[in-house]
This record gives sequence, structure tokens and C-alpha cells, in this order.
Amino acid sequence: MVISAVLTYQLSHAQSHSPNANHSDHNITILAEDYAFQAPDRVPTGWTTIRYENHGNEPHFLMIAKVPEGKNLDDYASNIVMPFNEVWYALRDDGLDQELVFEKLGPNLPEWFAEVEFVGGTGIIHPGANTEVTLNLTPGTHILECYFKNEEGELHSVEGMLRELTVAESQSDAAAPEADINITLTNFEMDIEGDLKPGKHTFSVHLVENPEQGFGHNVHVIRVDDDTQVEEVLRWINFTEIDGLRTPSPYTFSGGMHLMPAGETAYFTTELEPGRYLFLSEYTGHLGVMRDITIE
Ligand SMILES: [Cu+2]
Repeated sequence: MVISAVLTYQLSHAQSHSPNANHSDHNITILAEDYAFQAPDRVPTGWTTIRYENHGNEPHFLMIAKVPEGKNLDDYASNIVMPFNEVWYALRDDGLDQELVFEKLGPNLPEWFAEVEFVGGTGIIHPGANTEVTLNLTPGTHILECYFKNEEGELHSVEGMLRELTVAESQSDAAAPEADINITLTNFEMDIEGDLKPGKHTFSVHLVENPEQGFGHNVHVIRVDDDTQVEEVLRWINFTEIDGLRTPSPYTFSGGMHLMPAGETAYFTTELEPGRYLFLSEYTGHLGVMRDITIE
């Protein structure tokens, strides 16, 4: 299959970068480029802080998926990213009804997709921006992924933003950071506690539960104008919309936290300026997991 061949080439190309990684360090940097991740190959178990820098010309995010034992990057690319890409092409090119996305996708995903665990990551960040997230990682094979779309409507993951990260058995001695703002995600609400004033903040994200159907909750911090309609942002952040999660982006992104397991807590930092922000869950914002906040 042509797409698989292209993807395999891009993956091996992307994988060939191996920058400044101290493999035993629990503070790592991951660079987002158009379209590759530069990252270490290994991190220790426990609390790891990831500085995520966007060196590209497009918005990028970082989603981290832990795959079941015995599965690797090639399995994830062929058996999970490809079926998603095929459904996306059916939406983009063949006018597939959005209502039929999961009906079409389901039979093409392997049984082991149910065992893939999304363990956090970042929200979308703008070109030139950076953020930090701190995650409590457990040993195993992980996949770094960004599925934002470029101007041509190709998924960044298919263009090369897929990379393997091994969480080694060795234990990080780092502790969880102190948060000054606490976000709690439930079905179907987002609670935010703390003093949301201008400046840099460390947010804790505690995910109480994920919905039984579909994907779970995450947080994107989105700077919007006073007259921006929430419904329009909710529509745009929907992957199945033709212009959704796609360059050019009509909004400005300040990070957040990607999909994570129920019961866990993770942390992110972001700098807030006076103005209006939406804190929005990509898959469940339309069900109420969002907040519309103006920083005075
Ligand atoms: Cu990207």
C-alpha cells in the first residue's frame, strides 16, 4: 500500500534524529517540527517533566499512547493510525457522513486498540510556543503522536509525527510539582479552582472518570476574542470536520493536557494574559467539559 510505504519511510526518517537526550533524566525536551518529533528514546519510570517546544510553522500537540506489551511503533502506525487516516480520507474526499465515522472505523481497528492507554501529553501549542507537562509514567512502550492536519488536510502523524518512547524500569526520583490551579474532569464537567490571574501557572489536572463510549477528556487552553462563539470553536476542534484541527488555525493555543487515564493526576504549565480563554475538552467539550473564562 502506497500510504504505508510513505509512512514507513517518514517514520524511519523521523526516527533518525536523536538529540541531546540524557536517557536517565526525568526532565526531557521534545521538539515538534513540521513533521517530526525530536525526542529521547528512553525516560525513567515515575514523574517525568516534558518541555514541549514548537519549532514548526503550524500548531502541534503531543498525545502519548502506551501500547500493550509486544506492540511497537510499526504496529501502531499500520493498525491504528492507518484506519483513522482511511476514515479521514473518506470524510475529506468521499463525503462520508460524520455520523458513520465510528461505524466505519470500528471494524478496521484491532482488538488490542482497547488496551491502548492514553497517558497524557500536551494541549495544542502555537508555532514558537512551548509548554511543560509532568506525567507519572509506567514502564513500557509508548507512542508520541500529533494528529493535527496541515493545509492540504494530511494528518501530521501520517507525515511523520509518530515516534516511539520507551519508559524504562529505572525509577525517577522526581516528585510531583506544586500546582496553584486545580482542574477536575468528570462526566461531563470541568471544574477549575484557583486564582486565574495573568502570569505563569502550574495546573494540576485530575481526571476522575472517562465516558464509557468514545474518547475521554482532555484540556486545550485556547485564547479567543470577546466575540468568538463557543459553538464555532467546538465545531472547529472536532477532528471529523473538514476544516477542523487544521492549518490555518483561527485561534491561538496555549497548551493543556491530552487524554489521560481515569483516577490519575498530571500537570501542565501555561502563561495567561488578560483576555478571554476557553478551557476545552476536544471530544467532550460539547457535552459540558469546558469553561469560558476571562482573565482580568
Ligand atoms: Cu502536529
